[in-house]
Amino acid sequence: MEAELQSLKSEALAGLEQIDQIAGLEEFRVKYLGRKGEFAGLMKQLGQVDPAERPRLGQLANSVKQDIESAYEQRQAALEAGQGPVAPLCDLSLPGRVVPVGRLHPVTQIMNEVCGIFEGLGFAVAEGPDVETDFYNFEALNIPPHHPARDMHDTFYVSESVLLRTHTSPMQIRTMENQTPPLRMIAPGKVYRCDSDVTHTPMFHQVEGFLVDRKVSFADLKGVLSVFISRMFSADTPIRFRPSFFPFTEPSAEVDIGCVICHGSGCRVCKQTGWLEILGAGMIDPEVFKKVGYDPEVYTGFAFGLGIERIAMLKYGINDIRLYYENDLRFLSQF
Ligand code: 2NM
Repeated sequence: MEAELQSLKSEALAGLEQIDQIAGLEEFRVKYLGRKGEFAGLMKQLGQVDPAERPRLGQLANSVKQDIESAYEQRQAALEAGQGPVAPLCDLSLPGRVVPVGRLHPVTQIMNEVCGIFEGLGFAVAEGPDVETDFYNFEALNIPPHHPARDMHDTFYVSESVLLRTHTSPMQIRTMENQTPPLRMIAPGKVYRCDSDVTHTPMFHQVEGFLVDRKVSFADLKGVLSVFISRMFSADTPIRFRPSFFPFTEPSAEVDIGCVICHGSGCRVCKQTGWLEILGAGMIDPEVFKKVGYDPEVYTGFAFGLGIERIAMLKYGINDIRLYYENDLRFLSQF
């Protein structure tokens, strides 16, 4: 029996060496250590041996069992820790799976491009709250209480004096309140107007900017906006300034570029005029400077504003502004 115990031990230990997957361990345990296994079979013979030999053989049997058990546990731990050979987890010869890659929303792309151009010209970027007070959105911008721009049809009111900003110029006011010229800053962000059709959504994006210093002139405004347009579209894009009106600038202008669709010959997009309006601008009204405590005799400045959705529509030839906000990947993945 002694010899049988020894050979069982060496057979078991050699068998354990061959096991290289966790799944193979259970079969080994049943075969050698299970209730009807090889070791249990040998133990049944212990009753038939010479009683004088029984204690010694019993001790030997115990140590053989312990040796097999501890070798088994070591093997199990090693396989679980990932040591020792394991079958490959995947077939490396299979072709890879195509993972769909997301992209920035076209409005975000244009926003980044516009901000990048002005940052390149030395403008700082300032962001502020979407919920504003009447003072920052209207009063400080020289829009008096009964001005048409305040009409309930255009503005979403939260209460009598709190509203969703209708432009990002409140940030110009906040900046002027907290800093002294020279200043050059742009304010990108969401704005809200109660309006909805093919060219209007109740929420859209704007970048408004301004520059204030001593002796700033309309020529500076033309220079900065010309550079912006040549970088945003192309260096040979025709540009014109048309007189206009805004409560917060005097004089004011609207800026047109030669139609990027028909190049001036006339089409539906430019309504046969050959021109597309892309910016509003002007010299900051002295009344605005007075509201923030600047002396209009010392400082002058220009300001401008543009709608991001509109620029992206012109640049990409999109004919319905609502497409931006329908989350249809067939539309969005084209940009
Ligand atoms: C525009 C057009 C013209 C503008 C003015 C100001 C401020 F606060 F400096 F007076 N910020 N933005 C402005 C001027 C915006 O958007 C069409």
